Amino acid sequence: MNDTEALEGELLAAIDAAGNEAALEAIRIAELGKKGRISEMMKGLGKMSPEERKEAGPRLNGLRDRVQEAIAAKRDVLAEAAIAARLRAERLDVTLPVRQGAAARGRIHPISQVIDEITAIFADMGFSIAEGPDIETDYYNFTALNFPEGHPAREMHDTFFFAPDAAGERKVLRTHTSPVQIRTMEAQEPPIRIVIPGKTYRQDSDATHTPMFHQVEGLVVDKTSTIANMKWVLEEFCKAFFEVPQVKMRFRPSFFPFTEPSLEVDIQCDRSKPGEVRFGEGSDWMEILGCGMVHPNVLRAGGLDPDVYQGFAWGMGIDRIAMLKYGMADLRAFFDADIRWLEHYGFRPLDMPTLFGGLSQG
Ligand code: 2NM
Repeated sequence: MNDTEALEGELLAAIDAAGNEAALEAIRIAELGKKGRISEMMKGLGKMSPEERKEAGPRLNGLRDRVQEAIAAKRDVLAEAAIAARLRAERLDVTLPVRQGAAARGRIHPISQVIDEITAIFADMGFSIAEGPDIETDYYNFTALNFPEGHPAREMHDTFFFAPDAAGERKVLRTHTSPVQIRTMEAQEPPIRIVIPGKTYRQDSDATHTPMFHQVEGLVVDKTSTIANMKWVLEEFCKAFFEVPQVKMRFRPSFFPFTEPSLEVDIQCDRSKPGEVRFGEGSDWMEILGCGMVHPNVLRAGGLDPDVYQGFAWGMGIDRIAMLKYGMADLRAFFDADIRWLEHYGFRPLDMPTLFGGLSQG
């Protein structure tokens, strides 16, 4: 066996063993490239005698051709194997159901839904929505709302106080949304018709109270706003919100610092079936909101003359009303962020509550 035959055996074995196209290409460059081993050997032909060249020429050409062929054949095999591997790896079952994207799976939280329903009802009656900061001054949260110094609601057990700042002022987490009413009266002339949805905070935590909860309050101020106007607004609201044609309401005298007179409102309901409440029928009553004529001191704090303007206001807790309307048993589930709970109780983003389309699409 001469040198050329030994080299050919070595090269054919190396080509056969190449595991991928890159390894094969490395062999081709090392042997057949410009500076490759076979090319170098062929350059030597020029220095040979004619007899030597006659023998060596065909021998080297034959070697080069067979190595080239072996490389080409191996390249086809490797390319086919690569495609087969890719087809295996990228196989896809086109009969699988389409996976829903985040936008289709997302749900509106029942509290957001109820706030949207309530604001849609009042917007239809000509109200605007007003909002304000969660962190308030003692003045806006209490003083301007006619809470006397030392009133029990200011005490530590109810209110979250911040540490006093450099000027000695203690900010609070608002305990109701009423500060927004003062800010609105300061900023705009009557007539005022606003609803104020938002988060409120009190140090209270048990099966029916969470330290953060939600309220919607409302305020109407004009020259001739009366208690009769208030009763009409609240009755229209209750019928629309509970989606019933008629509802009996009961107004009981009460006390709030910011209204005089103050009233609490119960609505007629039927609780005879366990685990179910029906509104607008039955012989039970359920308290749903507080209201009253705005106290003259509150109007004055808002920069309005109580001899010219009068108004009414109301407030209600959203979380309990949302539970009642949508049949949820435990208040705390609202804030557990459990995706399965939200998939069950949540609302589809495009089912927005409107008075003409039905508030809850029930
Ligand atoms: C309630 C009950 C009664 C109320 C009063 C005012 C303001 F600032 F205009 F005087 N805003 N909200 C009010 C009145 C709130 O919540 C149970």
